[in-house]
Amino acid sequence: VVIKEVKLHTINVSLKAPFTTSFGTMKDKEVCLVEVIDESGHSGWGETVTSDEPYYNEETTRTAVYMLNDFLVPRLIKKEIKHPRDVHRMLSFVRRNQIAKAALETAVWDVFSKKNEMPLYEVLGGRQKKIAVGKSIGIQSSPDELVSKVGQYVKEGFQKIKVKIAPGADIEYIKKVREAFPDIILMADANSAYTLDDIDHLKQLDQFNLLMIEQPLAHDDIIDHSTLQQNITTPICLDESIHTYEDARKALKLGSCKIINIKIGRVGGLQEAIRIHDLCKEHNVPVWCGGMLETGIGRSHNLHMTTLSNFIIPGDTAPSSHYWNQDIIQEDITMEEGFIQVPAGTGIGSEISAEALNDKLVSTQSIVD
Ligand code: OSB
Ligand code: MG
Repeated sequence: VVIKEVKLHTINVSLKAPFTTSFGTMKDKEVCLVEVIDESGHSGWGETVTSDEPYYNEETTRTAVYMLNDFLVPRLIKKEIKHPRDVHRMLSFVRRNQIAKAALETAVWDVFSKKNEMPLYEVLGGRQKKIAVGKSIGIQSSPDELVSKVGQYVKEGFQKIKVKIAPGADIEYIKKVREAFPDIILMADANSAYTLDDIDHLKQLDQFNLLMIEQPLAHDDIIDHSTLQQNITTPICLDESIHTYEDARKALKLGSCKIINIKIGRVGGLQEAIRIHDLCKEHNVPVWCGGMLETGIGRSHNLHMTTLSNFIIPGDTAPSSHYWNQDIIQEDITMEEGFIQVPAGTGIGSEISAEALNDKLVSTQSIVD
């Protein structure tokens, strides 16, 4: 494909309910929808999975728009792109800024698939059409409140429950949930809230038969996680620490984790995500698809990626109605008996809703050269 024009649509979205993690609370956020238009007039879509603040990683929606507008888009525009797998390398002249890169790269995968009249998962080589769904639950005001939320989601059919933890909202919370639901697939996500000084504290989680603990230690660490893994039986899953294939390779070599959460945005796009997926598969390390409170555009990309064979743990990609009163795509992503069907059609399969876009639009920048 040849990209003739890129539109950066900044929109404002508001979560149905605030979502609290160890690094802060999210409610309203701006995100940027990247629309790439090819020579035949097809549009491909991607999303910056950023928020307004640099608390999850160093990027924000505004830094992503800046990187896209000044550096990333100009490098791609009017160039012959033989295959979207090449885009990651074409953008590697910019250090990091993975989320900005991923928003553009995923849009190219979408437009390439549409031009070739194929669903994205086929271009990616995926086969699993029914995606197992889990629910990520933010930090609640009390253990009882959490138990009631878990009960609600278990009843709705979610196949995995992930509970956000932080010092002061951890052992007691998980204990209550496990007592109330002895058999559910349960895990915790600390978003880097602990250090190695907390080894004895974290060891207490071993008694609750958790599927894993996600990112207990620093966002940029793979060394201390290796030490922690030697001292606890609960498998460690890395999220924040894995930005590249090389990070994943080193983490596996050091024994820093037994599972990896793959987020397309965090690793700079689908090509790098596939490489990490394949590496983990070779090492018999399961992966799953994390979430970043995306709109329907980002969630659709997540679903297509999850069709790859080593995604064997339910992901965090919950249905649209769990996040938004009105999603940005025409047809909501829905769940049936704990599964989401990958959207049918060419590309990501989900069409942008012009009405919803117009309703939420802050500004559009057009880049043509
Ligand atoms: O750590 O996985 C995380 C949301 C924002 C930033 C980081 C994380 C999350 C989630 C929510 O856990 C997952 C979702 O429902 O999209
Ligand atoms: Mg996480």
